Amino acid sequence: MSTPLESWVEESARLTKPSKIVWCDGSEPENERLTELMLNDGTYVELNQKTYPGCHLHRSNPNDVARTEGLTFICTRKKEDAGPTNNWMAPNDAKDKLRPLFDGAMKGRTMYVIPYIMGPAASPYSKIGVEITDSPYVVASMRIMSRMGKVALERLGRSDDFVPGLHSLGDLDPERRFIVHFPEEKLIWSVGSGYGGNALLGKKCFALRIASWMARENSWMAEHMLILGLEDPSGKVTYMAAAFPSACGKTNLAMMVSALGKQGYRVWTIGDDIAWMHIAADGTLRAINPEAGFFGVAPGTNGKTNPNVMNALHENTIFTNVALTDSGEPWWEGMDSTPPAGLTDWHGKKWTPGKTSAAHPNARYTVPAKQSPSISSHWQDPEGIPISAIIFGGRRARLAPLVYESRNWQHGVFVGATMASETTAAATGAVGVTRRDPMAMLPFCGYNMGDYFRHWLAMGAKLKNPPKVFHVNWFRRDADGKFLWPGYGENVRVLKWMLDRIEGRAAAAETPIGSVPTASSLTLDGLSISRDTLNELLSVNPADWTEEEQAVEKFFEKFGDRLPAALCQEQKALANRLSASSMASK
Ligand code: SAT
Ligand code: MN
Repeated sequence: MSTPLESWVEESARLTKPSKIVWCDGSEPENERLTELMLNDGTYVELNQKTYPGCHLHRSNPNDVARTEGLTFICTRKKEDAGPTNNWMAPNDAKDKLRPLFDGAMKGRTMYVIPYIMGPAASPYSKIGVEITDSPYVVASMRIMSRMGKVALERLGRSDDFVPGLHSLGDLDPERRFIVHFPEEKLIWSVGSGYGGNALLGKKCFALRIASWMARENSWMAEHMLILGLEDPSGKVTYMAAAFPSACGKTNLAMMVSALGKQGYRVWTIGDDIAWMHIAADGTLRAINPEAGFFGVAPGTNGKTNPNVMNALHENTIFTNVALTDSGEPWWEGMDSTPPAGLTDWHGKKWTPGKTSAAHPNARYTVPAKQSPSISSHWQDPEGIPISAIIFGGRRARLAPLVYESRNWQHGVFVGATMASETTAAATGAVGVTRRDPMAMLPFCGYNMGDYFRHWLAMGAKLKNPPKVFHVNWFRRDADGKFLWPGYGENVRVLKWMLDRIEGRAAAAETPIGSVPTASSLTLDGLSISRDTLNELLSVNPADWTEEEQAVEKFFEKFGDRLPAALCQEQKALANRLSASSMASK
């Protein structure tokens, strides 16, 4: 008798009609065969194998360079269950719409079956997915981003406990591009895109959209968060998880080389994008990183912003849509100050400095996590690591101070639910527009976000010692538009303040929005920053925040009666504290 997996593969093959089916085992010879094939058909461009051994460049179709949120759907039976922040289609309508696009889509192509584990192979919290795809680039990427092949098949056995994901490049026409999720049957269909989160189905589709649904059903959390460990001079490591929207510096923060290294503060990486968090028997919140690699934004990455990743990506790395130097090395804007002569741009054409960038703004590297010098020795601990702080943040030129601490878990959920950030090139659409992005999950929550907030509140009630919740903003600017804070390795000063708050050592000043550091409670030695700049960075302007609070009230209206009353209360309490503080200053 065939296994549930075999039946689904047969069914998918009947629909897509490939000329060949390959079951991926994740082995080295398999990777070599695929590399050879992609070099021959132009999917890969070979990079300089002396300086970048095992590294390749892939140029995607120019109309397929980022996640497409407008073409991404949550298909629940009831529309309200997808909620006001998701695109929705009825499950049967979605299938009727996509089936013809899959019909015969793999004619003359090879179908690859990729069994994979999200999470450490030995973790009870890990889950199995299987992606069917006709893209060898997706196979190679999934090999880096997950535990793929034999290890997953062995764990699965004859069980039906896996999330199936059917993917085809289709004809890459955005008119026929859809990324659809059926959370009620834990199924993913994606057609018409070969890029990133649209095509590597283990990442956003499974580990966030489907997993967030599973997590609510079973009282855990699937979050768009990096996980890092901050080591103090005694060698003790405190773990923190941070949610920022795509392309807002999660990877750089997770892999940071600490500016306080001499004083014994070091940062260790557990993950850079996704955290699965469970309540352990002792009532602590424990996190695993479901991924095995980093799919990071290349532009802006250099020896100063992320020396660890620069180090890591010299071998076994796939580069997508970066520029190419005449010595066959990858290049992107912000790698060094002046572009070298003789660059080829991401389209594969000779590049002349001027109007267009040489690398696409959402160009990426795909690199095994274990290659980072900053990787924690605990990054694959089956039980996960204990989380002591949750950090929310985004890009906000004005308004939000460098850091503030929420009053308690419920207030922390309010802070996360009301997060906003300026959009980036990680998704198609306008860049630099401020939008609400609760918990950085706006594009990734697989169900009604009102219910999601309720789930967050419920989780807090189950935790013995809920983590402290902070909000950061590295992106505040002065009146001339200049960044007030240097960021990158200096961000460790803010992490240290959080650690000192957790340990009850650091002072804070209460404001209507939460507690901000007193100037003297931040460790600033070795950093030249004026008192005025610091004051501006930490300032909370009640008039601006009153405007913000009113915008939040409007945003909350979207959720109708699905919005937990506790969040309404938090919004009213904030309004009261703001008006009390502006009265006091009059
Ligand atoms: O979704 S992707 O994996 O393409 C990148 C991102 O948005 O974080
Ligand atoms: Mn992300």
